Amino acid sequence: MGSGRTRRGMAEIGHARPAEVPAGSPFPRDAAGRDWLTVTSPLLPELADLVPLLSDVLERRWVTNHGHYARALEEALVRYLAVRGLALSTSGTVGLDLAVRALIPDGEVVTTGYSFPATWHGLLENPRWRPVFVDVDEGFGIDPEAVAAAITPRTRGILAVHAYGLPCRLARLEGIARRHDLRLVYDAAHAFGVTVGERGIGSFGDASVFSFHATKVFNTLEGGCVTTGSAATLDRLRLLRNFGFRNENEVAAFGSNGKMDEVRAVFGLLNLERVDAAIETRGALARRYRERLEELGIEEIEIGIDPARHPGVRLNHAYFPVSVRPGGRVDRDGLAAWLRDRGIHARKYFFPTVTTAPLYEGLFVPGSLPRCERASRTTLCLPLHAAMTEADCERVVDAVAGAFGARGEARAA
Ligand code: T4K
Repeated sequence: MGSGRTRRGMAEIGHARPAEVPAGSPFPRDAAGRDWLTVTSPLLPELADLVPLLSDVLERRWVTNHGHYARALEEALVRYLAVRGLALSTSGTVGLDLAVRALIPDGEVVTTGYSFPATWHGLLENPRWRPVFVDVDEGFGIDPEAVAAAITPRTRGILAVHAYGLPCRLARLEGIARRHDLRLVYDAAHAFGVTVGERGIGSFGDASVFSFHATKVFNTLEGGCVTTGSAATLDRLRLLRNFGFRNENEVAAFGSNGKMDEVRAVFGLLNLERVDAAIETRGALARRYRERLEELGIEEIEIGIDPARHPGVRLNHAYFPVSVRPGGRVDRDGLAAWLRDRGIHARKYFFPTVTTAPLYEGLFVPGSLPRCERASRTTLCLPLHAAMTEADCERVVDAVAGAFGARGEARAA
C-alpha cells in the first residue's frame, strides 16, 4: 500500500473523530506554558518505519492468531531476554493469569503486599487460589524469611514481584520453593531487559511475566509475555491463551483468549530495536537525578534504588522511586502536590496497595506488613523516560529543592 492511501486513511479517521473525544494530551501545558512532565512516556517507533510493516499486515490479511509478526516477535524476544521459551499475551495481567493457571495447583499462594493490584486480582477473583500476603524486605522485594514463615500444608506457589525492575532475592526464593515443592512465578512486569550475571531475569523460577504496556521500558502498546524454561509449561501456556485449543479438532483445557495481534507485534519488533538506547538514556538520567539529589542533601529524601547494591545486575531504570520520610518539612503527598502544581506528574507507585486500600481489608493479618505500609505511604516515582532531557531532570530537581526550601523557591506548606 502506498503512503498516499495511508494519508487518506488518516484524514478519514480524523474527520470521523467523535465530538466527545477531546483532542490532544490529557496533560495540557502548565500555568507557565511548559509541557507537562509525565512520570513516563511511551517508547514509540517512527511512522516511516511503521508504515511498510503495517501495509504488509494489511496485505497479508492475517491480523491475529499467531501471525507472522507475532511469531517473529516471540523469536526476537527469546533471544533478547535470554530465555528458553516465551508466550506472548495481550497484557501483563493476562500473562499472570495464564502463568498461575498453567503452573500453580489450587491452594494458597504466598505473595507480596507491595505491588500494583494486577499482581493479585486474578488470584483474588478465583476461588481456586488464596493469596497470603507477606511483607517486603528492606528493599521493595518480597521478604524470603516472611515467605518461609507463611508456608502451610496448603501452600502451592509463590508469586514474587521484581518491583521497579529490582530483582528479588532469587537464590533464597528458589531454595524455599525447591524445599517445599512449590511453583515459583515472578511478576517481572517492570523488569524488561534486566540481567543477573549472564542470565536474563526471565530465566529464573518456573515462569516470569512481563508487561508490555505503553508505560513500560519496552511496549507493544498493550501486551505482555510469559517466559519459562519448561517445554511442557510453554505448551500449556499456549493452550490456555488460545481457548484451550490444541488444534482445530481438539480442545484440551479451559483456556481463554490471550493472543497478541499483528499490529501490536509490529510495534514490538520496532521498539525492540530501540530499547537498548532507551535503557541507556534512562540510566544516564537516573545517574543525574542521584548526583543532583545527593548534592542537595535533603534529609527527608532517600533514593530508592542504589545500583551499587546490585553488583552484576544490569538494571533497566524503569522507575526512579524516592522515599519521603514522614514528619519532615514536607511529606510524600505534599511533595507530589507541589510537583503537580509545577507541571510535574510524579506518581505514588504503589498507592493504594494491599495495606492502604479498604478493598483489601480482612485479606491480611493487620500489622503484619509494616514495610509494605511504610513504602506505600512514603514512595514517590519521579518522571523517568527515554524522551526526557537533562534539562527536564534539572526541572524536577529544582522543584524538589523548592519544596524543601533547599534552594530559592518558598517551601511547600
Ligand atoms: N504487575 C505489576 C507489578 C504492574 O505494575 C503491572 C502494571 C501489571 C502487573 C499489569 O501489567 P499490564 O496488564 O498493565 O500489562 C500504569 C499501567 O497502566 C500499568 O501497566 C502499570 N503496571 C502501572 C504501574 O502503571 P497508570 O494508572 O499509572 O497509567 P496512567 O494512564 O496514569 O499513565 C501513567 C503515565 O504515563 C502518565 O503520566 C502519562 C503517561 N502515558 C500513559 C499512557 C497510557 C503516556 O504518555 N501515554 C500513554 O499512552 O497505570
